[in-house]
Amino acid sequence: MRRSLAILTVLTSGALTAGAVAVLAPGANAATTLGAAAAEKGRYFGTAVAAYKLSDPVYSGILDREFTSVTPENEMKWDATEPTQGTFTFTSADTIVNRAIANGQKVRGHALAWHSQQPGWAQNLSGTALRNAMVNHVTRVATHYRGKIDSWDVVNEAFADGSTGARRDSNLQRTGNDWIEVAFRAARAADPAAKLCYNDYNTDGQNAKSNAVYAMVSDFKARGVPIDCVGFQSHFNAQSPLPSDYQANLQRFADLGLDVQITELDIEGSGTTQANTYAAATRACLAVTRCNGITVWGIRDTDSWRASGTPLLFDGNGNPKAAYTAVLNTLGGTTTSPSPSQSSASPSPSVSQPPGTRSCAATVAINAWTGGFVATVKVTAGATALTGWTAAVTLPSGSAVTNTWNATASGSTATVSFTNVGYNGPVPAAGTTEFGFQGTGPAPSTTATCTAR
Ligand code: G2I
Repeated sequence: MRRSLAILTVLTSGALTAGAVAVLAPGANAATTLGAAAAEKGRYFGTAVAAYKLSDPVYSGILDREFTSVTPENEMKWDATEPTQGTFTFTSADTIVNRAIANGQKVRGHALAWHSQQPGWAQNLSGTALRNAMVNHVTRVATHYRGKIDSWDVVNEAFADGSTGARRDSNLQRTGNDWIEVAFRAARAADPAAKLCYNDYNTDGQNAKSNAVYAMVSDFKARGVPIDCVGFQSHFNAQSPLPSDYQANLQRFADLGLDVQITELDIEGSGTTQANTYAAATRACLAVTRCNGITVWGIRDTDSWRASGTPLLFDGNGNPKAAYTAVLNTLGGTTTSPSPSQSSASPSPSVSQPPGTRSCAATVAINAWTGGFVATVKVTAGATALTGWTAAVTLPSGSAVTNTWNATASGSTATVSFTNVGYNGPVPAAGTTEFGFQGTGPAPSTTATCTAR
């Protein structure tokens, strides 16, 4: 009796395990956002954020939909946080940090000690006065954000470009070669839970500069200087292409016993070439176990520090580019969900039709506030695969669509028709795809009329 009970238990748990594996099978219910897809790979997908753009609903809509980590683009820099010596201003950075935490997003702190973007008073200091000011700055800022930061860029861009492998000459470097480790020790004391990173550019492949960083990090590990991660900015363009040994370079740093992170990714270009390069960079991180995540340096091309190079994943209107789809697919996500039977809210087609006739249904989820709303529309194919679809939504009077993603809108008031874009027209039988739009005024109802092609 005891034995048969034991066998029964084993069989039961075996059956449960098999069930769990089936639910998690690749593609069964693939993630449809960068953040969710990266999370399934145990990683974050982040972006640089500018506080003054958060009131733009297109910007914040994409931010909250797609990203699981944020880096303040400028708000934590020395000139922003200590414009007058000893007087700290955290308002803009706090806005970003508190909003991120409320949304369950990680925060990368950027940057505690850097030769650039110093306030005028620090630029004019040297020697012991500057060293003390630097330590005080690191301590005060890291203390202010203690417990809220996943990873800090403690020191940024401290090595020279070119073949010398030397430290960059700067007022901080002239306070003594130990300024970097002093900054790391101060950061650890102020926030013991944050990962402490060294962050730089032109260190993405193996070269004289990355070799010099590698030597410094090896030395820090050997001497117990607190360092947990190395950030690779990864600003790529024709002059500075994705290096062929990118993955190998990330791996050699990881092999020192640290995490590595892609911290400021952007890739100038367009179309398939850009998409392929983004996919390759993403693959490199996925191939390195200790690559924690990827941060892109802005959301839309127009948000970029080098906007003319259109280096980001969303166009100026907030529509995902080919590069977006390439990154999402490389992370194992998809712009369509092939198996809606796994999905909790898959509506049945609104009209029953004979087999072989295309049909679809559309349901609308609304996130509304006073004066505006974001609608996420799920299109579900009937028993026959779609080649395209149009979902019509009727807006109340006083409402207008201001922005659309993953679909093309016809009109902006009254009844607005949303038609698939190129990549999400095909939907497998019983599969789903999502698009969204943003509007001003009162929100529409949650029903939509779907027309299949
Ligand atoms: O230069 C690209 C990045 C390289 N690695 C370190 C990052 O911190 C750096 O980011 C850029 C920001 O994207 C720019 O937005 O750093 C620049 C310099 O701090 C930022 O530019 C500054 C302008 O120089 C200021 O004039 C301007 O007031 O942006 C500020 C805010 O728009």
